[in-house]
Amino acid sequence: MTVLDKLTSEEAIALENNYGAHNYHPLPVVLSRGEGVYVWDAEGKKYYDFLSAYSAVNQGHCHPKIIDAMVQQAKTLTLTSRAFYNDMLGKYEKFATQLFGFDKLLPMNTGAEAVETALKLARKWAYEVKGIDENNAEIIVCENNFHGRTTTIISFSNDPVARKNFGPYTKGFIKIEYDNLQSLQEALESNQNIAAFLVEPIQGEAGVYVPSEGYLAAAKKMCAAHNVLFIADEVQTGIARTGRLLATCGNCSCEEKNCSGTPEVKADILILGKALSGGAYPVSAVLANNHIMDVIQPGNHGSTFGGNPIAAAVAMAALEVVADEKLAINADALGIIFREELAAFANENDLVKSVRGKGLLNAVLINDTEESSTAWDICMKLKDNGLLAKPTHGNIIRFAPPLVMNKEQLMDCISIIKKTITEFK
Ligand code: IF1
Repeated sequence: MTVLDKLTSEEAIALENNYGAHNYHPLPVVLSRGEGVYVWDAEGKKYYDFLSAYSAVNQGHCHPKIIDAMVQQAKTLTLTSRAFYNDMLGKYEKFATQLFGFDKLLPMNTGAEAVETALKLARKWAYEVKGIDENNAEIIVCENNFHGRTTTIISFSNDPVARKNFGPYTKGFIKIEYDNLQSLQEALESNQNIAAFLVEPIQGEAGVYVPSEGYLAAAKKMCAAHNVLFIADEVQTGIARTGRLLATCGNCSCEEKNCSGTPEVKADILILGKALSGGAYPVSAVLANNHIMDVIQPGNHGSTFGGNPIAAAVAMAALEVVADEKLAINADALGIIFREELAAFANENDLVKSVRGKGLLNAVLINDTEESSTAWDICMKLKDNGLLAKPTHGNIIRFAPPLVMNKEQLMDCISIIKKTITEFK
């Protein structure tokens, strides 16, 4: 067998099992092609993709504009390191900072790297601007958070599977209940060494928990009153996924022609990743204004690939697609239809407890225990019926298609979901 030989699904799975670390338990489907809202397996079977690579492929698989930008740049200059300037990074930084309304951008590659960058930035700001004694900064995080897989990030996770036997753990984090303003207020008042509050505008992995109306705005206000930085992790909720350019845009509608780029809840530090590149290339970013970002001086932080020319070209194309194709408005409209249809279905089917979400980040709660395999088994049947989705935790199925989906395709998917669950034994 040569690397050019087409593998069967069975061969591909066997190779991964024999030669790859077993750090995932994928659905038994081997994908070999993607286009828009569709993916095909190694045998040529077509599926709707309802995971979008965990909301990285918001712009649809292999979007021609993004791929063209990547190919053209890859043929020209791929990587210079930051030891030298390149002619793409500054263009991208200007484009992105003006789009999201911040003074500066620090380019990284993965979401976890961007989260780590934000934590380092907040700590350094705390010592050098706020005046907290060095090594005493605390950062408030939420129960059931997901911010990535590095040792520091899992140090403040409460998911035993993500955390156990990876100690010793990084100190300096205070955990509070998500969507609970009183617990935030108590934490802010309990300690003078608080540097920041790190929060997901919607808790994705925890099961698509949408916080109460006004929670984020009130939390930001509380942080400001205590000179504490509000850090929004929009790696999964950003880039139009929740029906707005950012989930922290709240009710500010993207239909406003001249979007001021100022979200309803303006984070002090904004973390982006995943769909920042449309899933074509690892691109993440941390954005902040000068009074925060300027604590970073040469030598404080970096990355070999951070800010490389391909990343810059791909990110600009990916962000242009979001605007050109009005993906936020589409996600908002289709998301409303999805939740209405599935809520009505929940009233007539005992297996579906409820549906929740925002834009096209939604989840269906299956009426069985967390320990049951029902959600997984339903996803296996959805796969047979041509739709790919995966449970987040036990009994919750996340449904997050590419934002380029049209109403006809969505209605087709909704009928597949209803048919599958109705026939599920
Ligand atoms: C896995 C889901 C998990 C994220 C938020 C940072 C990161 C993520 C809000 C880190 C990454 C991915 C990671 C992937 C599964 C997926 C995920 F919620 F999106 F489904 F795990 F929770 N902040 N989320 O969601 O970004 O370093 O991965 O680029 O690790 O299994 P990354």
